[in-house]
Amino acid sequence: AWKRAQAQGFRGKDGFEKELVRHVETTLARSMFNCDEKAAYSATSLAFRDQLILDWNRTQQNQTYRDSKRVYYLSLEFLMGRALDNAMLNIGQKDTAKAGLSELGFRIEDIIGQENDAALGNGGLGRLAACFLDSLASLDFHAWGYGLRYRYGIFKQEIIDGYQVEVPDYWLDFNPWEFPRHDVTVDIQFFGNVRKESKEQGKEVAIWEGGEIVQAVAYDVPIPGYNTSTTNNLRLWSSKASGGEFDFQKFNNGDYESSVADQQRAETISAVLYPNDNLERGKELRLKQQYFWVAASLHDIVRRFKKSKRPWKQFADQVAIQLNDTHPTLAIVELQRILVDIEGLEWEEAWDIVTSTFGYTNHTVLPEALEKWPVGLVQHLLPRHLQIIYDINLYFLQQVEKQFPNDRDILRRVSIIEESQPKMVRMAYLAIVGSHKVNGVAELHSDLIKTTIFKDFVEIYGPDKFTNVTNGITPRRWLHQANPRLSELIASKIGGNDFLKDLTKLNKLESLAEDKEFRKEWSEIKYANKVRLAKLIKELTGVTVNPAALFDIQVKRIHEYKRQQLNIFGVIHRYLTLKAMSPEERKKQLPRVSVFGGKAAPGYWMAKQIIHLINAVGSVVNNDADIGDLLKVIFLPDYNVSKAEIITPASDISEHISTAGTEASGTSNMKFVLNGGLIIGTCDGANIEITREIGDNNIFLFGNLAEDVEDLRHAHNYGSHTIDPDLNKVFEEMEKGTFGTPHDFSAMVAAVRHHGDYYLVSDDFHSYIETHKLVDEAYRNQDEWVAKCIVSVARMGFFSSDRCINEYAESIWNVEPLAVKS
Ligand code: 26V
Repeated sequence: AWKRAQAQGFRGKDGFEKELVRHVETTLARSMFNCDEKAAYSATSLAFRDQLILDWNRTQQNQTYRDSKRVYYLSLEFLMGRALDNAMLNIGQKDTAKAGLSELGFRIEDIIGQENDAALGNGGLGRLAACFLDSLASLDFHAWGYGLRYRYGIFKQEIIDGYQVEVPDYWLDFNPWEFPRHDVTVDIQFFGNVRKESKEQGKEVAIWEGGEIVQAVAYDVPIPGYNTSTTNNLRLWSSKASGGEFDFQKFNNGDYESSVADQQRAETISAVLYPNDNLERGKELRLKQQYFWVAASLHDIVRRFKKSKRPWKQFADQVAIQLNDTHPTLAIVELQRILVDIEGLEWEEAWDIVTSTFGYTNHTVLPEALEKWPVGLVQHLLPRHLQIIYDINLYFLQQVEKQFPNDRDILRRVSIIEESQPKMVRMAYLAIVGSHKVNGVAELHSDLIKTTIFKDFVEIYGPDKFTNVTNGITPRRWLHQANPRLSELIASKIGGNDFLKDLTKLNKLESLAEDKEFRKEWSEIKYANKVRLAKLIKELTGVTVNPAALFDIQVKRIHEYKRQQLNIFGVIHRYLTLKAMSPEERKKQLPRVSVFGGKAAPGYWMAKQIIHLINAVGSVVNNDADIGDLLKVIFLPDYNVSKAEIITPASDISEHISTAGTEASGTSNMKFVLNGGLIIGTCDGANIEITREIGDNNIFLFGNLAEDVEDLRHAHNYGSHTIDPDLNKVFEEMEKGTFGTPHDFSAMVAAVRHHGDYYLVSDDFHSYIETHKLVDEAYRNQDEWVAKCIVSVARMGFFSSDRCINEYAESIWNVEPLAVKS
């Protein structure tokens, strides 16, 4: 019954043009005579959407018919970027569209460039979720993503007078990639009271009543796999006042204002993505978002399970739910509530089902990012859930007490409720207790969580509950789409495109590293990618950079732990060194372009200072006639996924220089190496595994190790902290007012000199500068440099998100791929 005609493709460029014209003339109600690029984008997208939705339907019917175990990936963030280029490549019809568009007088890049990014995420965590969706579909897994349909994604960043200014990202004015499902709605309850009612045999049931109802409406986004007809679903929930537009009773009674206010309050829930990353602020609206999305998703999942009429004990054989960080942890409580309060299961039986269903991925060890919610807030918003959390905690602590009868302190340490003023619910602990597996995202990170923040839980559950799944990236977007020429060159040399689905096949490149002709083609592509970035830099900043210079790039969220301040202090040091040279000596130096990009959370003052300093240094250095092309400092505004697709292929070296032990994994490090750039980095996150894979002669590592960080911090605070002399010179220059008024950056200097240098900027400065000298030297030998790049790419197969998804499937979800039969 599920068999249907497969999406047929466009039958060549003429077929595509026909579809495009049809959409312009009917769907958009315009004439081809005034079809501008925006209209051409819209019509092209609608034509491709038609293709996707046929495969989507077929996939969904097939999955329903097979009724095999499904994976549900719950994430508050999906940083998808643009969809059109990806859809064209994944269904293999980009050439057709290119030819058709060109015949109509359009360049395909201009059309692709019309699309707004779907920027429903902050950074690495959200982009990881997007890569996972691509891999799940490409590998034919039955999997759905669940998220929130924010009306405003991450803010757009403008740089005005060197400062970050945030502008709202209203991205939905035209979005052909979503299908509203006005018939798929869930009523979500907030506030109210809990009443206990006695039932037969002295059994008590809890009844949660009163409060207010908000309606969740489903919007479905098709996720096409690469070179397969599997097209999975990303379901995003949007909030709406229940009972339609507004309360008609209030309206008819003349209470217009309050009926409109109710409506607006409901819509506020899915209005905006929280722009913090790695900082928890405990806002009520954020908790509302979490419950709204979790309750709607679980209702949907349970509804689908119940259709199969299976007994409850089979639930975890049919359903695997992965929690992307602690943001969806309330799902654990909500499923327990559904099973006990609504479906009438016994506590133990229900809890068994719950813990077999969930897996939890931790993405950070930074204490300020660990979610905690005040007990009073949870009590007010979700009174029944708080009771269940207390019951889960009691049940858990009783087990711990039996296991450690003489240890009072462990109960206090591992309690889901922190006995502070006010009391707090520790979401990570709840997530651990309610899941069967907990994983970190790189080896070092997974080891660190076992020995630090979750140490007690390893004692309680044993080591097998804790595992590692090193992050990965999709080679479709991050090689094939972002770097088409390199992808094509590789395909031509290693016998076709198979590496895009089995990235380990890149290892066939290794023998070509010594091939002169190949190296030349490789360098030409890198140069062309640098020209493309230089053009973007010119457009966005007005600064001209020389594509022959060494491009040194750090793009990621601005955060003290990621140490953009170390980078810019290093740039100032380079500038001072160049200034001190004679003109003859200068002529011998290697020209460099230092590129920065990334957003600061709006309330993160120090991160905004860092952005300001980078821009201030840029305006001095870029206009210094002594320096010319030898050094340019660029801050690229509004770093996002579509800009990353241009930036990543253009780097010679990229910076992944977090204080050791702070960056859980990092994923842009993988993107840069996969695109033939080298890395300067610390022994942190996935840098360590990248080194293991590509070899330590192909990466520039520096700085202190994670194991020494604690002692160094202690020494800063309780011993003496002597600042590196070269760094001191940098500070003195800043204090002279070379980059603004003397006072401008005093807080950044004080953080190192007087406030304990928590991120070890001074400790690592010397080795950072020395390592950059090695980079310069290595770059002068282009033959060897290019060989290093080729060998590195050849050895990057491990970092495909396909490998990563296969590991989750086998060791956490217990699912196997099932292709749609044609
Ligand atoms: C936490 C919070 C706290 C409440 C406010 C909003 C918000 C948003 C995101 C987060 C999670 C921060 C954790 C995170 O983003 N971790 C990053 O995860 C990447 C994927 O695993 C990893 O590569 C990065 O190293 C890690 O920083």
